[in-house]
Amino acid sequence: MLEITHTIETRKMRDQVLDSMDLERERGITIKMQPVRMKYNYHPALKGTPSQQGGEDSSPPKLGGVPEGGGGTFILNLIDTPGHIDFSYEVSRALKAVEGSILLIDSTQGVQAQTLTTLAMAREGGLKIIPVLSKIDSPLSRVSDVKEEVVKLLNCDPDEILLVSGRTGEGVENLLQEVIKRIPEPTPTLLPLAKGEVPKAEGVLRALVFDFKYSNHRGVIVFVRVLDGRVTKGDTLLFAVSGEKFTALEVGTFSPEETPCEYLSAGETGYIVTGIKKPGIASVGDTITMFKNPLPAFPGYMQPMPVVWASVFPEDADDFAELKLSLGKLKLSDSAFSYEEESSGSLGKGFRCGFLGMLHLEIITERLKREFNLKLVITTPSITYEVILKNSNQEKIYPHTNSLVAPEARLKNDQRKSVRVYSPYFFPDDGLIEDVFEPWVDLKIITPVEYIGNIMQLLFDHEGEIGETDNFGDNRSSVSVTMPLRELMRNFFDELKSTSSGYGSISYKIGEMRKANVTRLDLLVADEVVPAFSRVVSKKRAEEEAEEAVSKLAELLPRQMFSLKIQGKALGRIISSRSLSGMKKDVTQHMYGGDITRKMKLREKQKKGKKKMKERGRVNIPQDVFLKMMRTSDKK
Ligand SMILES: Nc1nc2c(ncn2[C@@H]2O[C@H](COP(=O)(O)OP(=O)(O)OP(=O)(O)O)[C@@H](O)[C@H]2O)c(=O)[nH]1
Ligand SMILES: [Mg+2]
Repeated sequence: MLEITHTIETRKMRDQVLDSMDLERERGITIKMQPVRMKYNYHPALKGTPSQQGGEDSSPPKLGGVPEGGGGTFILNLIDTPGHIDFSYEVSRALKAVEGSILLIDSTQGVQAQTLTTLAMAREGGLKIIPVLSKIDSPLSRVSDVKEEVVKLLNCDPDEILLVSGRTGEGVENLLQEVIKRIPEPTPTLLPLAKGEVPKAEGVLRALVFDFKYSNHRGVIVFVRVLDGRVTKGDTLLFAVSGEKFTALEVGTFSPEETPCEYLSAGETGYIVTGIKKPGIASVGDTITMFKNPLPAFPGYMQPMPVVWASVFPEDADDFAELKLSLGKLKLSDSAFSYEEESSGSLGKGFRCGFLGMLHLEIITERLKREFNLKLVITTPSITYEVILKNSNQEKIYPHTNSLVAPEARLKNDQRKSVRVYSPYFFPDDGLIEDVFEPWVDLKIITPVEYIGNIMQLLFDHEGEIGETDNFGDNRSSVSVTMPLRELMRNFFDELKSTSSGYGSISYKIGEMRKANVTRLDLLVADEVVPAFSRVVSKKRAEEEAEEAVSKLAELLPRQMFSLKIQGKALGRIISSRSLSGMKKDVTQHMYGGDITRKMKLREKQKKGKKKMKERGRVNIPQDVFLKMMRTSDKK
């Protein structure tokens, strides 16, 4: 599309051209949505390839929606969104800024579980949906089967489904034309325009903030969809919800890089440079309106619900303020991410961060490391647990932190018995617990039928309870499952992918809380608990988990000068142990010949030195070890 509309010159075209983050390109996935504006000459009367008909129409460009037979130059505002379920908050926000959506289905894969989630969101927003099968050039493409799946899914006419190949370009021009035909022209919500009229309303504005980013020089840059009126450079504006006043230093559109223009009017998508450098002012879902003539805000967006948590501490307590600033900036480019101050005693002051899934967590921690250059300690990720305490003394609850009561435990007297635990190192000792509750998820799996057997085994290993199974299109099944969120986070997604040769897919939503049979597993290095490595595990799997974690840590820890014990402790005892031998450094190496007693003396000295190191105990754990311990994907 970008090539056909000459939005990007052919020589600048490359794979994933809209994925601008290094991480997106390295991993081959879209993480952030990316808007782009395209202009397209459409002359249905002229058969062939309209973009090559040359000569722009003299009438003003339209924003889509053409009556049968009409033509002209059209402005198309596209937003590319990620496909992975962890980033579905990006999709949900983009859907509120558009009139229709292209439901792109990989014809080598077929309908995936996350397709259903996305589709449901688009339908909820009342959007026009255009079903499109992609990769039709591939020898693995199964066009007719997948068509059948889509017909069943959308209850549509098979002829409505378009076929494209991004690789060869086949069908793409047709798709552009169908977008113009099928997707209605945007209509202002407050100030209806006559057909074809260009919005002029100056002094009136309502624009929805669907995303933003931060620039060191220009402050917050908001990405908006103008719904009413017009915004011009120099206008004095207001964030309707946060109440902040600012001046539009620049307005522009995405091509896909930011390109300044005079004004943006109703129906258009673009950006506004605000110059605001304070954190916490701009938020997605806020409405921008004229300061002098404020209009009521749009309903805004739902806050995303974090499902997994990890805490981040600066290795050096002096870096706390810097870390706080960095997290603030990160939040400006990822509104799904949330954080809160936390104090943990031995780890000092840090932040508890909430993520929408393991991939989201992995991406954010990687970005923290790359973009902010801070030395950090990152704790083992965890879900939240509701712990009902036995009637006992609160002071005993948190054994290896200096703070006696976790922030979550500072509850009123009458609620004292129940605590919500976000951080595994705050998870109470077994003896103090009456009951534990954990969230379960309602999971949907879609897979080719031949993998069902293996998937059932996998579900069994992950405590899944199997519900309804449906046949879905030809040879594919959809299975409804309930499973503890804890088990879903235990690498279930990757395991499902490998069990099903990449064809299985999942989507899920958080369901009810249920009783859990779990305990805290601590890892000890040189007889000291390292709180960042504590985790909550199923009691039944405690030994297996301890063994896995201890051997992984043993592999990751750099060799020390002295030998080192690594242990896993749970259920009140050491359940796994390993020792790492120390590095041997021959201190006498530089001595040629000479007196043997001198060598012995030196070795004696070395021994004493090592003993001292051992006594000092604290082993320096490099940041990479925390990151690698956290990841399930490079489990060895
Ligand atoms: N054969 C073939 N391969 C394609 C086609 N389109 C994309 N691919 C390949 O499929 C892979 C994924 O392509 P992307 O465009 O990144 O897919 P995406 O849907 O944007 O992925 P996410 O943004 O992560 O959801 C890449 O390896 C592409 O080269 C196509 O039309 N034909
Ligand atoms: Mg993509």
